[in-house]
Amino acid sequence: MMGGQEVWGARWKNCANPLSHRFMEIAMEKQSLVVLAADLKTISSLVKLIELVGPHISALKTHVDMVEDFDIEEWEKVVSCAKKHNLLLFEDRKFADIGKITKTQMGGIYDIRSWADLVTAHRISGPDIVDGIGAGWSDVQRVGGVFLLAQMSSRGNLLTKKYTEETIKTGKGSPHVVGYIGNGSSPEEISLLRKEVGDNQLIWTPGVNLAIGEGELGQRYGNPYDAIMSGSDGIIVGSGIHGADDPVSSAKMYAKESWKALIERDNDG
Ligand code: S5P
Repeated sequence: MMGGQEVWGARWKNCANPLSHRFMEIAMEKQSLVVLAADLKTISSLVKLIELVGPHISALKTHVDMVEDFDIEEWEKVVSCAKKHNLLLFEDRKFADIGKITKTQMGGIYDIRSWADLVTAHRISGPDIVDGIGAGWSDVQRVGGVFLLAQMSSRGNLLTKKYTEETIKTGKGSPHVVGYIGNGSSPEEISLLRKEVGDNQLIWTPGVNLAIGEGELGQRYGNPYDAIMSGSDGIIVGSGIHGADDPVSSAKMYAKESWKALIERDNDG
């Protein structure tokens, strides 16, 4: 059994946020760097999917506002199922408002602050958004982490190089920021992002699929093995798993590819 330093290299030593270590540990235990994008519309289908693929994934990414039968008490079923499978709960809310509004949006009917370990945010409104999110968690005596969108996988997005740099500057100075979302469809972009981020924070990448190319409505896909090789630490996979005829064997395949790349890549920065 390989240790954290051996598997994760410089990232293991340098990532200061405890949530990054939790992810790295879970990933080693399951030999999977898969973050499941569970883009389903009902609580029961979510629970069913987590029960199936839970052993092969390391975090569960949700879009709580697409769940048609959302109810905070029923949602507990998703939360406890995720916990049973030792998954980090990652709400992909893509917060983008000013700090104080974002703080209140952590509450509301979805009460994201009470169950999510991680959330996504855009840097567009200014650097204070991350403190707004942090304050949301403080209000319920919890601590969570933020992934800032530094790049996107969708075509024609407006996240320029300069924007990416500013985003990283904000993230580096914040105790709340665990890492960044990078463009999984482009190994070149991931490499550039990794160079700028260094080894102190994680990069997770959506826009990966074993069948690479164009997705629906402007989504672009790259190969999961290449994404990890280029410096991503987590592959965010949605339709590649939940849209497959056999989600379990599909999840296993993504897990295997991601783990193989992590072991094969030079992790010493
Ligand atoms: O740039 C991005 C950022 C994100 S978080 N592109 C993305 O596709 N995502 C999310 O990743 C998106 O919201 C969805 O949940 C998932 C990709 O799903 P897939 O079905 O295309 O794999």
